[in-house]
Amino acid sequence: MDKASVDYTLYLVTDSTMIPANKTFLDQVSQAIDNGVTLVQLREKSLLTLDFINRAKETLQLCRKKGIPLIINDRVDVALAVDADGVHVGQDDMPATLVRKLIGPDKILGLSCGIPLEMEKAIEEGVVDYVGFGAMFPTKTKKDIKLDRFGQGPIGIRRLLRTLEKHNSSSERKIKCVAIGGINQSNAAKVLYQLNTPTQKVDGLAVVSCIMAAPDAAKATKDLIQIIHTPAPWTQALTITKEEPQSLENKIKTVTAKSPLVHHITNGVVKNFSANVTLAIGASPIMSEFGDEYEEFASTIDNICLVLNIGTPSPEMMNLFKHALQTYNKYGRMILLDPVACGATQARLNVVKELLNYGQVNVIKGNIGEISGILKLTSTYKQANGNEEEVLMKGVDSIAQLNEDDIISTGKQVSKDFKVVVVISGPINYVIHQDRYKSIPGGHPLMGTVTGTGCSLGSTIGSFIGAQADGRNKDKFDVYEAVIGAVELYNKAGREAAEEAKGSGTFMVKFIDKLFENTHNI
Ligand code: 3NM
Ligand code: MG
Repeated sequence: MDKASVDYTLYLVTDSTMIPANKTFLDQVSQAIDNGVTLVQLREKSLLTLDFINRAKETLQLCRKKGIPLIINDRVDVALAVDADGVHVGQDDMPATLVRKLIGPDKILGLSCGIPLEMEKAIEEGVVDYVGFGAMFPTKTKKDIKLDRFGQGPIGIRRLLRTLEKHNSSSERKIKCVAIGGINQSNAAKVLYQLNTPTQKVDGLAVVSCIMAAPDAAKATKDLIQIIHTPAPWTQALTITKEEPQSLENKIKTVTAKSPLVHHITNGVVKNFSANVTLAIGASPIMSEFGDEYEEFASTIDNICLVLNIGTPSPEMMNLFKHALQTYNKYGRMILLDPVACGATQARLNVVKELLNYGQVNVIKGNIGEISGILKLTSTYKQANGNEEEVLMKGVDSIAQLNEDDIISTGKQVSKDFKVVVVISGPINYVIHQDRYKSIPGGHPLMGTVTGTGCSLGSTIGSFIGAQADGRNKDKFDVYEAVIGAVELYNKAGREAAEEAKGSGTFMVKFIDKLFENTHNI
């Protein structure tokens, strides 16, 4: 078997303790193999050696018929005895280097890695063909997962992926990877979308209970394969098509013509101001915290954007945020996240982590402290000695020293990690998408004297992207370009208002006027 051509797309890991009452182990495995799994791992923790051998032989026959590899968990002796295609070990099993010695160079060797240090060690040793990243989500299947790697979500797994990417981009000897732990039909699409970047992707998904415990293993497998190969509605809507940049004037005209609904879930301090800014530019604000109506908004309104502002988080608000994310994702609608003050406290950063693990947003808007905070989620990890290691960049504390290059590279990394357009507000504003960026002159210092001017930039961006997002999956558009339009308009109005203002009070009024003028008198 040619190791380089192994297809890791859908990896079945067995467990005979969870087979439904009216099925057998072989029923489940053969249905999975017949319906699309691309490799199988025999993972049996309580079988006697003879039973293990017999089961391995039976499973190997099924795999051979379909031409897919069989990997044996832990038991090097069994793998060699039945001439299986490889061995998978965990961190507490026989060390990978020793396994390699025993199985020789041609067999497949897989290793479970839960933290970046383990990934680094695997790279250094250079003996494994693939790694299993976990646990992606909470799982009942594996009972002994250490706390620091339990249910890490896409954000936790991305740290491992980035470590692997560094290796794979510079080495001839590429290591493949699969994600494992709690993966099922409801989250598979999100895992693939969120973890696949232009430069590194997960090669496949590994599942146990989702197939082994399924009442209909054939259907479970088919459904997974379909999910893997057909982008979900929200991933299509998130596809960004590069287009010829439109003029600011045309972007503004789209907003006033479409009058998008900008659904804010925001903090009490800025509700009134944000609603007025939204109205001034010709869009339509709704400040709803009534979850029951979100489905109706998202399913029926084509020009819509959710502006999710975490300003006043609480357990109740978290539930509402998640419900909104899920509903807007379900219909492929635009979402802007305003991670208010997430650079300031770990608690707020945890809120953002939970939300970004849960749903996919289109735009993240924040100041450099907030955007740096988000970068910390994917770039730092605890060393074995408990120290936080700063892998990629300076932490929030050293933001004062960030020069323009640092700011832009921070934004680029967050954009790539989270598949979003990033807006960094400040004296100069930056709109960043992957490797593209545009710096836009800021407004005026008076903007800092009126509460809500930061949050209402979110309302303005929401209006612009909601206006362009013309119906589910119909028109793809360049979110980056729409966001640039919003940021340009907002700051232009700020500068013009400052010229006529006497202080913060008149500034506020003039600012609303200038937003109105710039959108209605063109
Ligand atoms: N390894 P399910 S999680 C075997 O994190 C295994 O390394 C994990 O089972 C890891 O798909 C896991 O039923 C169990 O959640 C995955
Ligand atoms: Mg093991």
